[in-house]
Amino acid sequence: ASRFNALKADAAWQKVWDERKTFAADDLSTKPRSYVLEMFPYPSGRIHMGHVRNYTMGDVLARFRRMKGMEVLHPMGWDAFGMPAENAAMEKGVHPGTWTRANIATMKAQLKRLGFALDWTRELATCEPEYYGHEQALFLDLFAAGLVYRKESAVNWDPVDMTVLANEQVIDGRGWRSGALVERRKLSQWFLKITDFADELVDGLGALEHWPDKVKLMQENWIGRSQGLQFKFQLTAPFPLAGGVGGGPDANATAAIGDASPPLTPPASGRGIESVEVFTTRPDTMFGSSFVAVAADHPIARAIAETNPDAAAFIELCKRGGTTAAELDTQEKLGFDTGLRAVHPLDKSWHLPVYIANFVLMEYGTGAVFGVPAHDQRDLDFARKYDLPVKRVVSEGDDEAPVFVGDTAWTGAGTIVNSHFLDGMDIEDAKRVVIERAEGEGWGKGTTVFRLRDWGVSRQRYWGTPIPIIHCDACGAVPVPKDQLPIVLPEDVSFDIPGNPLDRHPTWKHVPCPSCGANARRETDTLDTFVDSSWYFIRFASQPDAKPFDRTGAEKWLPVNQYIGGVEHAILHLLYARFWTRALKHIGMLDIAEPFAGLFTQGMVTHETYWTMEQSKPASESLDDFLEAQVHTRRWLSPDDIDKRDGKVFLRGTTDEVTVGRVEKMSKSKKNTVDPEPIVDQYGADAVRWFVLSDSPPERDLPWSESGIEGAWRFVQRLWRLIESDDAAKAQGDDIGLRKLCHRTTVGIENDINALQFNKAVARLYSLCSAIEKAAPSADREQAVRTLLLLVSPMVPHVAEEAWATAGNDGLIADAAWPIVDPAMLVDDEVTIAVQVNGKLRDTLVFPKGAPKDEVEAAALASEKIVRLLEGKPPRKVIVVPDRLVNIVA
Ligand code: ANZ
Ligand code: ZN
Repeated sequence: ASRFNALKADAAWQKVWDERKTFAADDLSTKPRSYVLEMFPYPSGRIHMGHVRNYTMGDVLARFRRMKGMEVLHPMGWDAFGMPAENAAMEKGVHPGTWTRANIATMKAQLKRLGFALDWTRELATCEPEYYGHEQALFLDLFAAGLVYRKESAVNWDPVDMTVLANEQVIDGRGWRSGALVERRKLSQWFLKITDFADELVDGLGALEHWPDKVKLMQENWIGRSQGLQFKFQLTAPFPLAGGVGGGPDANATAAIGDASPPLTPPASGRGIESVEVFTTRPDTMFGSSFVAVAADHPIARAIAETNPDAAAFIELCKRGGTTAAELDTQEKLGFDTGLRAVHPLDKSWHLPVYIANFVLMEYGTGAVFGVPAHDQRDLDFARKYDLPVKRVVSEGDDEAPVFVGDTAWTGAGTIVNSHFLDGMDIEDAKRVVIERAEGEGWGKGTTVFRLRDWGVSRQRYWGTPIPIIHCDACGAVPVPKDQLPIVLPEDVSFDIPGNPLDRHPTWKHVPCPSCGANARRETDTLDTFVDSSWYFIRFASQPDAKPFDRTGAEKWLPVNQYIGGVEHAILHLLYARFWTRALKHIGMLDIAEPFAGLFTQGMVTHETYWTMEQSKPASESLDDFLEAQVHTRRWLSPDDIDKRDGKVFLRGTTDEVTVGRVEKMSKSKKNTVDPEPIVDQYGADAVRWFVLSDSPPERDLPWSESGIEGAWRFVQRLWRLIESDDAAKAQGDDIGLRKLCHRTTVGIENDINALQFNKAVARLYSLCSAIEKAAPSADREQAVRTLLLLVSPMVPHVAEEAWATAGNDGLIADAAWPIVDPAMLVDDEVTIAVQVNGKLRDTLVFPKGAPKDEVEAAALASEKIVRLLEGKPPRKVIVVPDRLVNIVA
């Protein structure tokens, strides 16, 4: 038998698919549609195993659905803006566009070599004006609809490089290149009003049946909807405002609460601050409160700091710690007693101390809270430190509430105690009663707050979509007229000094104001690249000449039926894409609420890690550097740097043993990557595809192994042999069992592929393959080989096409119809009959149900094993239990 020559066949069939545009989707088709999409790659340079796994899964689904008679849209493009291109520009002196486009060319060729059934006619790269020009138009549409605004917001500022840093460029509080301590600076930046859609984005998750629960939960937690009560504590005496703060609360400081009133009431008389507004999700615990606390950058704190140096020092101390919610949770709880006293709204004679506290966030709720130590851990830690009362107001059980609270706050369910008119209620009832009372008496109101903030989209970078706004001293921020789009990035830029090259470009930003004609400046910030990926799936579904996309086309394809990608995008990318789609619906551009009907997040490709301990060379002759070099550091080794011998691992070509580390996600930093391209060269695309589908459930991690890929290669060869041998034998006759197996396998694989359980489909194909190999020649066997070929073709399309053609079929197997299942063939009407001799099981026979007794008896007596056992003597007696058993008494 000949060998399947993958190298030759792969290229030949890829060329055919390409030339015939086999996988181009027809917008006008009347067939049922399916939109299969994998998250588009960032063109970092080369395709990695994670891409191979991701795209192979989508590919099998796309090919399968085409064979099932659907019109399938399966496009591919490039998420092509972003920082690595600018880093390359700085490090290698190559223009970001040159670098990116070269990477795209390389990676496209690599994808083609894997034989993916992609509609390349719709390819797009977000870095081309043909794409980002439309994005600018959409930005202007959202701007016109009031969904875009500008506000001051903090950025990471590197004082040495004089540049804004992205979060990922700040390492341990220092600039990644300069090593300088990063400062927070306020800049005017653009925001998208995602918070307008916060409720919808939570509620919409309910309808996403085909999304993993864990992803929905992550989205829900990120949006963080909390229902509660917002109310004002009156102060016993107004706090007099110093001159500088007379303007009242800072609008930015309270922007987070949206429509809610500012946290302070500037008194009508102008005497000072009269109240503090707080937000609570636990109004039921109000009788357990023992203090009020405000954030360090709360207007009250700032007002106090003006005249009180101790307060100012405390605020400085707070700023030194981290400011994320997680960091605040782990820090020691610290406070500063302002001396102000707040009046409890349910008991006016009760006055609570007001603290500035480091665990209160300015960006959440109102930036102020009341503390209930018995039922909130942070409050309890705080109360223990400052010796504040701890009063239990929720009893865990039916027993009398214990008087003593230890070091753990009770945050669970229970009955309200020690709380006057609330006593005996459960928590939910008590919440409702307090909110009703607050609203009735006019001192507070029920509100919903969200953790979600508006989406800051300004980036002080070159390699992104220019924001289509012009700043005019007279007219303010003026949108660029649509007929002037796209605003194209200038090509002649330099990266030899830090900062944004758009800022220092000699001409690009100088333009007349579109409104008054005066000299004005272009916005030099570019859009967050998450904007680019928030609508590319709409553009794919659209006719190319439409601006910014064609609605009817897009609505025909959308929502994406199956979206596949990494779980690392479970929050931001998906949330932004969901927001963008809803925003377009809101402004009447697209009648789709949810962009992705089905979502699948695949596991990682992993590999063993290898390392040795090494002493580094001192960086200089100084003692410090000498000592530092004495510390041995771990040096990671690539799989190419090692040899495996006698169950041990050595540095390649040496006798130095290497430590085998954990199996981890393939990554450059651990050097445990395996480049797919040489593997494709060696084993062919089908073997690689088969390997990534076969070993692990797709949601789990897949450990890369040499033996695994070899096994996959052997399977491809086995398929080929089977087809060749079949061609030789033009056989006749039936093999009902095999025929049935084909039908069962077909149904099973359909279900597996639709559920993306590729490893199960692979297992079924192995069984079918073995059954065919064992079967005697028959017409059914021939048919089975044909069925097998159709069933494996979505997974190993090259060998399938080659075999299909060799067997003399017209047309491509990619275009062939999926085998039709005969339901009658799925009914299991065979029975296995035990054959016993003197009560001992000696053989089994397979018969159709209800086979006549004499036939079964004759077959039992004719069985080779029984003939041997009886040694020619006639049996004394034969008992046949229909469909069950034959007992022979010898
Ligand atoms: C009183 C209380 C009693 C609270 C109790 C909790 C337990 P979630 O559920 O995450 O929305 N809080 C409100 N604003 C805050 C801020 N800016 N910084 C830090 N903490 C803040 O959390 C809402 C609860 O977190 C609120 O309910 C408030 O404390 C606190 F037994 O009020 B609670
Ligand atoms: Zn103007």
